[in-house]
Amino acid sequence: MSRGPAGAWVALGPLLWTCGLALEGGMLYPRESPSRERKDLDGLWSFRADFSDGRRQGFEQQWYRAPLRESGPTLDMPVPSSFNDVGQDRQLRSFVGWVWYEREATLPRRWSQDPGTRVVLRIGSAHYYAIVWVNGVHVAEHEGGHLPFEADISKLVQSGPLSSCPALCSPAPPAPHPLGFRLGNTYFDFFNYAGLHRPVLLYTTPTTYIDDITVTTGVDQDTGLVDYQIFVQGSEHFQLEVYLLDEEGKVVAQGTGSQGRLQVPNVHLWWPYLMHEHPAYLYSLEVRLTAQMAAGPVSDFYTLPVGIRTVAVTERQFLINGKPFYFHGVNKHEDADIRGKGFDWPLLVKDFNLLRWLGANAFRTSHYPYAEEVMQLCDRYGIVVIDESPGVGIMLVQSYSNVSLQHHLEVMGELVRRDKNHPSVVMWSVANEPTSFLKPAAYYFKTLIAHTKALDPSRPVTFVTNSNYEADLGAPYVDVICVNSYYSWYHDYGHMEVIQLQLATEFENWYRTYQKPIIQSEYGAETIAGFHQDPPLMFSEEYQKGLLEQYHLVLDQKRKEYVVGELIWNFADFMTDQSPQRAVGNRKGIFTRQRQPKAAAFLLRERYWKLANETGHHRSAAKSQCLENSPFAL
Ligand code: BDP
Repeated sequence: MSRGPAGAWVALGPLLWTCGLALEGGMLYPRESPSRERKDLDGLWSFRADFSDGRRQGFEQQWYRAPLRESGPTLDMPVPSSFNDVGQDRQLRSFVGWVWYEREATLPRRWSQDPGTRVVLRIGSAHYYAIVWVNGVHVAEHEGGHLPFEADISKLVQSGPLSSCPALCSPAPPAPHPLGFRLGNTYFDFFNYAGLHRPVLLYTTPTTYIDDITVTTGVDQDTGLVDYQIFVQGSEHFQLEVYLLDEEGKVVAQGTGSQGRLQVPNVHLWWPYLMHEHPAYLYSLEVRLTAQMAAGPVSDFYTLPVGIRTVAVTERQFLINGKPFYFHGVNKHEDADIRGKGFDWPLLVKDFNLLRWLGANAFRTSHYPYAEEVMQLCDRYGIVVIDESPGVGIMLVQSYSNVSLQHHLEVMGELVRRDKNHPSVVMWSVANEPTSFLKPAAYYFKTLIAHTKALDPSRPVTFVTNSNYEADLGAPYVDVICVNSYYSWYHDYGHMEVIQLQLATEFENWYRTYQKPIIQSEYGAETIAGFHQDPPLMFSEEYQKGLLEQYHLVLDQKRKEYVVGELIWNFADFMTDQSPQRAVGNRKGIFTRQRQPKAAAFLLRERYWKLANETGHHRSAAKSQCLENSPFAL
């Protein structure tokens, strides 16, 4: 699970494997409402890395008991951010071990004095292993970055005349130190950034509250169907009212009770970007809870955006709302200068503007779940998502052990729980490039995919493979074959003329074996912006363009048959470990790490808008948006 070398979690292992598969409670995104408040804890935190090298001085000396500055020198650390690149300290940049974060917060008096208020601490992502204390009390422990976790801290906040809330947190990236080596291997090609990567916040609910909502949607002729299920905590005696509002705020359907079906006549469907003149239509599901408690009546309100759409897969097609959908988009990373994997609004908005400029209608969250705010923008802009778990680097035979499988099943539970209501998410990817030809892979992927389908029967499931079609033991269980290939990059250096034959043969072999639609889930070439060579040589902008063009010739034939998508590797250059293969990171971006276009970006832009015009069902929509998105418009 995007951890580094296996040793780290073995060292921490005994703590981890006791939890069962059932996840406690929901993980609704914290939204303000008449019954809910939220207080962001982003900003500067105190920070200290425990350099005691395996002695875990911080635990020995119980740094969580007193203000961190009393333990020794601390740094100012921005949250959200990775800690690696904000300083000038070489040791910290590549540090693997325990780091400590702390901050104090002053809470509104009504939070600490009203026993009817529930106060929750929520951490969007702490990479990799986190232990959290509030006022010196252990409140949460979580393994894995990329997914949120919470702790109900009401009792701590309300147990004394407290107005402050110091929280200590120590995310630990994996830390094996084989003797004589600085670090073990990481089996993934991105830098092992760590820290509090996403927003940390406090929010309130009443003590009887809406804990989770699950929505699935369907269509019957012109009528949209919204099946909902609501989970309430805190009381068994409550009433629920549910209203579905359109974009004008008009109630179009309503219901009562914990579950039911809403019918929406003349439905506005959620369509992907460039597939309709009004893509990404979102309704709002307003849930109102009332309960009669000993202390009086309680109400809670939560509003969930809902897009009504269907997803289906046939032998040759990927259907959204019954129409063939062709993925033309990118693979991304959460990665940028200085902040590393830290969440950043300007970066996010820039990336979405670039995606729309490009005419991209989809991306894969390679190789881990992205921030919730990213998923929300995908819903709003109609960018279709293949939502990938952090199952990357599954290479060794030990990676297929029961312990790993259990953990992977659990992570899929966390991912589906978090992202199940996003209309933009059309498929789950359980892993990237595992060694799926190893014998235990068959049972592993069979179990993992069946589990994911049981969690969410409404979406197809895949994993991304680079194994040979004959050897792959996981492929029988996926709904869509997602294949990565790097012809004329990692093989046959400089020989772009081999691409057409190799790629076409690969597609044909996969299709003949499985009769399932195929996505070219990665392809690309390392390119250093500003390097020019004609005739094209590797690493030049001309080579990247030329290689993509060869791929496109085959994709253009096969998309008329069973290829349903193409996702370039990668949207932007990104940081990796140092190695002789990487010139300050992976340079396969069509944009630089600073989001400036290489020549390939213009090539893809032309292609994606052309594809949108050919495959969109409302060509005029793509055309008119193309004009709006001319280089002068964005
Ligand atoms: C693929 C991996 C991706 C790498 C890419 C590359 O899925 O994480 O970054 O290769 O080598 O195999 O650029």
